[in-house]
Amino acid sequence: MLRVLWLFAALDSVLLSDTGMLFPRESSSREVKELNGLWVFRADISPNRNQGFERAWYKSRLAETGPVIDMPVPASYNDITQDPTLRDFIGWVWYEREVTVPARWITDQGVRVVLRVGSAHYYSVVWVNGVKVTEHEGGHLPFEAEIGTLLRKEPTIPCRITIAVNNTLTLHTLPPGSIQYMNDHTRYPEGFFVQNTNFDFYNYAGIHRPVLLYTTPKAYLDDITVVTDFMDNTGLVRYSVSVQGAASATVKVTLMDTGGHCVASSNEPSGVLKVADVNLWWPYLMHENPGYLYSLEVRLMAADERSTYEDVYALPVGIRTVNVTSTQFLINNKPFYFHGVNKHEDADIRGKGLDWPLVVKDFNLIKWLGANSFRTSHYPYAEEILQMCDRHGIVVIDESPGVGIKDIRSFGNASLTHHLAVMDELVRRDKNHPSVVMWSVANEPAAEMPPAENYFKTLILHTKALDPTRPVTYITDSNYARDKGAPFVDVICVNSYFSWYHDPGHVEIISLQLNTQFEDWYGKYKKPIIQSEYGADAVPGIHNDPPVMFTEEYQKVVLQSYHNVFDQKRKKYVIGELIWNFADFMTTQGITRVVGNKKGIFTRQRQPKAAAFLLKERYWRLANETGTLPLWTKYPCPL
Ligand code: BDP
Repeated sequence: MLRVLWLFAALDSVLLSDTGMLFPRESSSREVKELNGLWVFRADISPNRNQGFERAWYKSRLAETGPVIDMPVPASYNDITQDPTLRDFIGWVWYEREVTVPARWITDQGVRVVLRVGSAHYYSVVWVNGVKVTEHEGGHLPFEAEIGTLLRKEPTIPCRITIAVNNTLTLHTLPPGSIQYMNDHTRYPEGFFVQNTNFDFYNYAGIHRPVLLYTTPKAYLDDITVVTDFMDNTGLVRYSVSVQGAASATVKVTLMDTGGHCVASSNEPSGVLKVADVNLWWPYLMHENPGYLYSLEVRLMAADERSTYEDVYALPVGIRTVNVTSTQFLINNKPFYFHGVNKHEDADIRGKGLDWPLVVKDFNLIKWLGANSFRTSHYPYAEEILQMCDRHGIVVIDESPGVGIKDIRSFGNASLTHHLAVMDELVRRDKNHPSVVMWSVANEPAAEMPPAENYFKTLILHTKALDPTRPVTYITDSNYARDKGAPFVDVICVNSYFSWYHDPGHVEIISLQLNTQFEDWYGKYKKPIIQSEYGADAVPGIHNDPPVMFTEEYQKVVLQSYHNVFDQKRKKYVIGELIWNFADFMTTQGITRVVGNKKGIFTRQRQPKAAAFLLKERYWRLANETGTLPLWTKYPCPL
C-alpha cells in the first residue's frame, strides 16, 4: 500500500485559495493562447513510478531523459495507443509542451501571464522551465498559476511546460479508491497491484480539458459574483467584483442586452442593477425564447506609480430564480419538471477529453429528445459545457466527484476536508451559471453508516453557506429509513433499478415497488423527489419479444413501467425523471459489463436505440403539456 501512497505524501498539501476562477475570455485587455494539440508524453513505468521525480525529468526536455510519444491534449491517454500497459496504467505520466510566448507579454512588465489547465485527472504538478509553479488535487476542476514573473527571468528561452499527472485513487481522494498489492507470489508477479474503485465508469486519466495561457493587466478583475432576482417586470442583478493588484481602483459595470444596448450600469464594485422590462432566463421548452443572456461588462481602471491599468471582462448573466417547496421545484416561480438525462464525459478514443464535435452532437441529441435538463453524473463537467447549457436553456444538476464513498475510512476528517475544498472550487467556478439550479454533493454514498450523518450535515451546510441561492442534494439509493444524510438535503434524489439489480426479468413488479419507493420517501421527509436514475442495459441490435434482459425491448418496457408511475406521482410531489443513461459508456472490466455499461438510450457512438424513440415521444408530450415550445418548433422542424 505504502508504495503508491507516497505519491501524495511527498507533495505539499493543497492550500485553499480564495481567489477567483473566471473562465478565460478574450477582451480588449486580455489575450488567450490555446495550447491544445500535440504534447510530448511518457508514462513513468519504473517499479515505484517515481523515476521522473528522482531524475528530475522536469529539468530538461522530456525527450532528453528517455523515449517519448505524441499525446493529444485534451484527451485521456488510455485509448490512444495499442499498448495495454498504458491503457490500464496507474501512476505518474508526464506531458510536455514548448511554447513561444509573444514578446510583448514579456517586455511589458504590466502584464500577468497565467497558465491554466481546465482539468487533469487526478493529481497534477506543473513546472515551467524546470521551476515548479503549482500543483493540484482533483481531476475535474481547473487550476492555474501566474508564470509571467518566471518567464521574465530568462526572456530568451522558449517556455517549456511540464505537467506530471497521477491517476491513483486512495481512500481520501474524490472519487475514492484503494490500491491493493497482491502478495501471493505463486499467483502474482512481484510488485503486482490493482486499483480498486467503487464506481461504475472507467477511470480515464490525462489532461482532459484545454490548457491555455492568458494575460491580464497587473491590476485585474479577479472575480465577479452575480445573484439574480426579479420583482414584477424588473430584473435585479446583485453583483460584486473583486480586484487584485491595485491598492485603489475604479470599477464600472454595464449590463447589456443581446442587442448590445445598455440596460443598467453602475460605478460601484458591488451593488444591485435594476433591469426594466426584464427578459428572464428560461429553460428550454418552458419559454419560446429560452436561455436569454445579458452581458455584464466590467471595466477596471487602476494606477500605480509606474503606469495605469485597464481590465475588461464580460460575464454572461441569466436572470432567474430557483425555489423549492415541499412538492415543487420552481424556476422564476413556475413549476419546473425535470425531464432529462444523466450523462458522462465519455467517448471512443478521446475518453474524457473535451471534444467540441461530441459536445455539439450531444446538445443536438438532447434537444431532439425533448430533454430539458441533465445531471453531471458523477463529477463536474467542462465549463464549456455549462456555457452551452446557459445558452440553450438546458437545466443542470451540478455534481461533485463524490461518487463511490463506500468505505468507512472515506468518511473521516481527511476525506471531509478534501470534499469541502472540492465544493469550494466547484461553487467558485460554477456559481454564475444560470443553468446550474442545484448542487449535488455526492452519488450513492454508504449513507447508512454512522459517520454519514455528520459528514453530510457538514458538507451540505457548507455548500449552502457557499451558495445560499441554490438547493443542495445528494443522490441516494439506500433505504429511506436508514439514510443518515437525507434530513439535510432540499430535494430527495433517488436512484433505483427495479427488475434489473433486483428481481431481474420481472418488469411486472416495477409499478408496485416504485410506488412504495416514492410513498416511503415522501411520507418520511415531505420533500420533492427526483427519480435521479433508472434504466436497464440494452446491447444494441439484440432483440427478443417477449422482452428479456439486455434486449432493446426489455429496456423499453422497463422505461414504460417507470413512466406509468411517474405520471401518477408528478401530479403530487415527483419533480423530475432522469434516465440512466444518455449514452453507453466505458467501465472497468467485470463480468456484468460487456465492453462498458449499456444503459444508454444512445450507443457510445450516439446512435439511437429503440428506447430513445420512446423517450423522445414522452419528453415532447411532457413539453407540450407543461411548457412552451421554442419558436423554431413552430416552423418546419427537425423532429
Ligand atoms: C447506479 C450508479 C451509476 C451506475 C448505475 C448502473 O449511480 O453510476 O452506472 O448504477 O449500474 O447505481 O448502471
